[in-house]
Amino acid sequence: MNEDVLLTTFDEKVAAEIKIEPKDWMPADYRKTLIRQISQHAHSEIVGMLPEANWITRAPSLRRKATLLAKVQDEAGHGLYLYCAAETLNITREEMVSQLLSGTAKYSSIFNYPTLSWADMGAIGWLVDGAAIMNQVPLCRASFAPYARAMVRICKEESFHQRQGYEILLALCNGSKEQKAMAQDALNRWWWPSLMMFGPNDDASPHTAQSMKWKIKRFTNDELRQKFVDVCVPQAALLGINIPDPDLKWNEAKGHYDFGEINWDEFWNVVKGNGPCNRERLAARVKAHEEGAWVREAALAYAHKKENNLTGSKLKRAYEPA
Ligand code: FAQ
Repeated sequence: MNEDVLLTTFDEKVAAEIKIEPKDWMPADYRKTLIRQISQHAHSEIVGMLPEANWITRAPSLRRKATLLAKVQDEAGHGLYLYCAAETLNITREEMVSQLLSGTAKYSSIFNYPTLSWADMGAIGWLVDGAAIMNQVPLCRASFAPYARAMVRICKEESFHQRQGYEILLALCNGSKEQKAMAQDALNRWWWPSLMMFGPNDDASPHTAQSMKWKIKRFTNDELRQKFVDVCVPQAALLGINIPDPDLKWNEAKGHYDFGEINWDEFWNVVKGNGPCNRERLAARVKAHEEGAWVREAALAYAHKKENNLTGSKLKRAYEPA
């Protein structure tokens, strides 16, 4: 079939909300955009384990420890579903991982900030997972089926993550003066980086318009950021802590909260690798990759053994040097 006909069929499917499957024809740029977004999303989940993993051994009770451990493990699972979804677009896991480790692929800016107190576990769950949900619920309707399917399960788990974080903050805010101050300090440090998670303003976002046309994105970066602010304001009020933005106020005409200007210099600086923890995060991933080499080798050897039905002396011979 000629390319024009294929493209028309593709466009008609997207317009009719028929999902694109990996074996369907798709424009090269659609494939490229999906590989970029899904792999960076996967990297974010994997790198995103690090700030919270830092607190597992210091959780204040057994219940908190078990919950945090489960949450961090969920993030690993999300990374794996997403790598699998990206692999259906004809890129290997090895290629994606090497792009992460060499610093050529991005991951979310938010994970380059340090976790300084237990209250940060609450702020991450409430704000970071909350922002992730705002961004990812619409991705359950993404036009590319494997991405949409992965997002359904991920969103269910993110919802538990958001609640466990909010509950941590609720306990701190109902606790001593010092505990409430810890919660306020965490909100002060995580608020603006959380707003940055949604990406640059729409007029500075090179990919949004096309991704909306392809129905990969269903809302723009600014639309999602606004929804997030609107949801967070009453939640902060319930906690009794203050969002660190003097310009935050209800706009009756718009039916939304107005909020202050994001520090875009800080955002781009972090995205370019110069945030407070970028180097530490990548170094941790490189170390884990190197130390995990034997696991990958063992898994490959086992797969080879299974594939060739090797047992006993046949197996021994297969691994003897020639
Ligand atoms: N950080 O034109 P746009 C989570 C880059 S998962 C770093 O607007 P697009 C769960 C962007 O890649 C969090 N880079 O791009 C969890 C592009 O650069 P490129 C991750 C950013 O793709 C919780 C350039 O700027 N979520 O939190 C950021 O249309 C707790 C221009 O930007 C996802 O990945 C940023 N914040 O929109 C895990 C969701 N923003 O690629 C553990 C899926 C933008 O050309 C613990 N992704 N950039 O070199 C998306 O929805 C989109 O990719 C956006 C960006 C909205 C992130």
